Amino acid sequence: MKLTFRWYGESDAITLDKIRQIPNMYSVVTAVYDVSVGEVWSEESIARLKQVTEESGLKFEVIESVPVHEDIKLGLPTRDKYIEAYKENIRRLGRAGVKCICYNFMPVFDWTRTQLDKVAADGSNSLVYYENQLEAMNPLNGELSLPGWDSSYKKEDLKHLFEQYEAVDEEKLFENLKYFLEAIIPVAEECDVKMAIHPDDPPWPIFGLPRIITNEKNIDRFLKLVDSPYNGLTFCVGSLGADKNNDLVKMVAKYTAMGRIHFMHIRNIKLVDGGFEETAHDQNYGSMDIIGIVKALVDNGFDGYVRPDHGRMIWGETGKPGYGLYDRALGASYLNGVFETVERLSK
Ligand SMILES: [Mn+2]
Repeated sequence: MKLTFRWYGESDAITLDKIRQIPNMYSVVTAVYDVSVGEVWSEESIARLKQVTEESGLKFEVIESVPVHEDIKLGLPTRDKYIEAYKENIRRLGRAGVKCICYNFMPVFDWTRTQLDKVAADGSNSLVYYENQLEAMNPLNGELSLPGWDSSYKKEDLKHLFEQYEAVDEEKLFENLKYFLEAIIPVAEECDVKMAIHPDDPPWPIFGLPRIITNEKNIDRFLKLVDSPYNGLTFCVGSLGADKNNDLVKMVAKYTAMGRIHFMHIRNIKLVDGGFEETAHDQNYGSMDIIGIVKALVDNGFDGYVRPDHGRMIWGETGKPGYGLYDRALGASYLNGVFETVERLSK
């Protein structure tokens, strides 16, 4: 496996100098943040990211994310120009040495939590999702401040978007995803860039909007939309694991053997009545079988990218929820230990 760490570019308080000191660190996971969704990333911005990353001794091989414009998900006639821009981004990133692009296909809202700083018994805090807190939120009343959702939408825009999505059910969303994949995967093949869709987080519909990358049946269907190794997965343990019906060890084994997992997000969550809480990465702190998942990867010859995912805030650190340094570094170190041990014992 190749260990990676998310880095939010040169404005990130967590610098490359710090990231490179985490044992076994191979590559950053980053993006160009200075353009709006749907636009082509400038060659200069990409080259700058590559340059500073490589000067620090790390690789520049994984992008998270190249976001997908809402018109593509909605299947509007305007989608074609955004798809052209998307293809151009794949070409530019491929030329810069990028090997893997993470993206998602969630309507309107990205990952959703109901509280970003739930304090645990040990004094750390983390992100949580409680169904009853979500039910109390209404994205259309104009007062929604969804935790972590830094919206550029005005109330009226959001209302219009919800109206447009009334015509999009799961089937239609699959259709729109297929149209998108049929256009971009041949480009990804040409450029040798693996596309890796991130599952929906949490893996069920929210606010009445459809979500489709949620379980084994739907992921099977997704992989067949365009049956190419370049049409693959970011397998996010914390996202798919929020649904207790998902057998993650089985899914990881199966999709690794198929050569379709290019990127792993590994973190732990604790399933509680009516929701889940993000915990330390370590096996015993949450409900995920982290060791079983790593074993399924190793046993099936996984050689893709791995990153620790959201961390808790510990030791008084403040900053971007889920993306502090300390607990993610502890997570990386824990994952190193689990991989090393499982690899050694499997020889
Ligand atoms: Mn993830």
